[in-house]
Amino acid sequence: MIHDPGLERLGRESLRELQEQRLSAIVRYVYERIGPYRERFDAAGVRPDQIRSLDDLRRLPFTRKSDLRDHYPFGLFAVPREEVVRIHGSSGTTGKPTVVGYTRADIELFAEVCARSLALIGAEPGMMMHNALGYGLFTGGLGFHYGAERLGMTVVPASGGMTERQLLLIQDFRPDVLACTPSYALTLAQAFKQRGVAPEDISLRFAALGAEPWSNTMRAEIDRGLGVRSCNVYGLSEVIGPGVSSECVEERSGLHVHEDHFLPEVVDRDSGEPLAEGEVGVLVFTALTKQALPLMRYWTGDLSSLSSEPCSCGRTLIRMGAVRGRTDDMLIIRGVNVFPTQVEEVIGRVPELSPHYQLVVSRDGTMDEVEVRSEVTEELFRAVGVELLSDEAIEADHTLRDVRGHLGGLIKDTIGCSMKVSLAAPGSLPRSEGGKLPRVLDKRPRERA
Ligand code: DLL
Repeated sequence: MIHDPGLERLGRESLRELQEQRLSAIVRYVYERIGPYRERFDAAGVRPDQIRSLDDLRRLPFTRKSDLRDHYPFGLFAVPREEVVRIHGSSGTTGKPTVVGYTRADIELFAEVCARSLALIGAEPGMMMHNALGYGLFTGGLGFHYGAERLGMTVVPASGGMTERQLLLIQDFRPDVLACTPSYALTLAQAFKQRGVAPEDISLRFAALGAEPWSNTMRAEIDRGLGVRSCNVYGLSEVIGPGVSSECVEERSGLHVHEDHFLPEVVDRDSGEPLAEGEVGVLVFTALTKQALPLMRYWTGDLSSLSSEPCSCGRTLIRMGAVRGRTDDMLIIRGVNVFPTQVEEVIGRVPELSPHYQLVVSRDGTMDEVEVRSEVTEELFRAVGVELLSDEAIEADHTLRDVRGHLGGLIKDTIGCSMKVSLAAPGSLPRSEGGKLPRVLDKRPRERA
């Protein structure tokens, strides 16, 4: 079901016209209302009336996370604080959150794009959604909550955490749709398995999963474990929250961007020059219709590519490739660029390993080293009958030695660099307790990290 066929199936020429009208209006709006933008544009010698077509966009400077930090908390808002009806934020790894605000109209827009995203992933009016995304400063919980209500669904606002309780609610209420992070979907799937609940006995049919990178092997595990067809949903607080783009349940190949509201570009990560369709670079978004915080050319740091190939779902909205990582999670191991999700894909090819893993980065002299910690399956663990998967235990058992060697070899062949592999007992590595799960444990000295 398409939530807004008029806009989601608009011809690409008409869409471009709409984007251009909205772009020239929003550029004037930010110039008049946001002091730091006016200074920026003046310094770059750009007058708002010069920005009329999408090609003119490249004359505008990028906005970065540091700009939000420099004007913390409300300095980039385009409206008086009294007109802001809600604040959200994303907690960085350190220090103060990135703060974003919404007017009443922005909240309506947020609900609308989340309703569209839910329709994309297979949800329909009348269905029930179990929402295990966190409610709070994080945009995930409230964003999808309002989206589901707007679509006409029944929402269970479970929020993250308290896994036992989530299982009970899912078993008793029998929802059709699950919204959470992919790592938490895996936690739920395993918890059901441990309690002997079979996937066919779980009522869920569709899942909207996002807020962190995940691989297709992880998707296969989630779909099998929960008996769902899961789709990838993407977004970020600075642009709106979830609801920036989503896969369609028909194809699950690329995420349709709600580009009538959020204009995407993919640019070269070093030069900032726009890249052609299909080329991978940094995603940049311009908010065309927001009131409180319409950021211009926001540099997400997320790596992706764009494609305007037609899609069998009937939507004409451009698709972005799944984000497998951000420029800042990229590890450089002896000159090779590596994202955690690449290792996740490789682990998925070894049947004796479960999808739980962690990467430990350390520095030995001048070289960065990565240790891959990967959990073995319950079946293998029981079969070898050891208590601890110490290096000695692995050396002494040929099956464990082979599994370790197999993963090490695949990593070298597929990714192109060697990593130390250690095997871990089932349940020993960190699990998502409701939110995003960091995959990298960085032990390098602070200034390097
Ligand atoms: O994570 C919004 C969201 C909530 C999206 C729920 C989807 C579902 P932030 O906390 O501001 O907002 O984090 C945004 O998370 O720049 C990406 O690096 C990452 N991210 C979000 N969705 C995906 C995804 C929410 N589907 C940052 N795949 C973004 C990969 C994702 N990374």
